[in-house]
Amino acid sequence: MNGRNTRDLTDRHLYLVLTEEYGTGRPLMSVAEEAIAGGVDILQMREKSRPRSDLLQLGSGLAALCRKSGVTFIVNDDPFLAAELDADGVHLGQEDLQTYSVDTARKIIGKDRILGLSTHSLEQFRRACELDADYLAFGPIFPTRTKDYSIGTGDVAEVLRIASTPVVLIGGVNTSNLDLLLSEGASSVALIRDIMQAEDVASRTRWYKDRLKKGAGR
Ligand code: 3NM
Repeated sequence: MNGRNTRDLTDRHLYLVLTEEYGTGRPLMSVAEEAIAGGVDILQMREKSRPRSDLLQLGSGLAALCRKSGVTFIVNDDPFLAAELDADGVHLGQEDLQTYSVDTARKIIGKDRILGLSTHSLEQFRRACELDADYLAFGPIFPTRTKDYSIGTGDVAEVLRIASTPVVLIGGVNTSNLDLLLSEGASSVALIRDIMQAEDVASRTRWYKDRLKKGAGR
């Protein structure tokens, strides 16, 4: 891991994937500020249909905010944009691998930035363990808006057992099902809606942080 504000990803982490489409119409910068006030560890900019000029503008603002606050800033899909924004890392989906292999993305961002990769089945996760990724996301565990399927919790314990990198569980995580993930051994989760749509983003964020800190044995 690099020596900037990327922290040790092996800790219990709360990862917010900022996606304006799934929020309540509030600007991403204010949601980000509130999530930071609530103690979020990692913010990802995930805006799939905006022009690059918008992403550069929004991304510079988010990058500066995260840097000032000691929060890790990840850019979705585009390793060139991640490098240009001097983000802490890039997150690749399985479909992004058609454009950039993990090794190509690694060359673009350099060895000091974080590279995260989505996986959607135990088989895919197993293969991803061989790749040069710093963390692997596994999901969608529960039903969510971005995918038309969910994989459930059945493979979570095995994924955590075989993982050679930190694992972030994603997809439909909410305040009612977090404990189920913690009881399977999860330490980090990523969310969009349950934080972005909260009336009070800072207190919802704080709720997740406290619960993650306490872990399964609360
Ligand atoms: N990736 P919510 S699920 C962006 O499984 C994303 O790889 C997923 O949003 C995956 O917390 C997902 O609102 C959406 O369900 C997560």
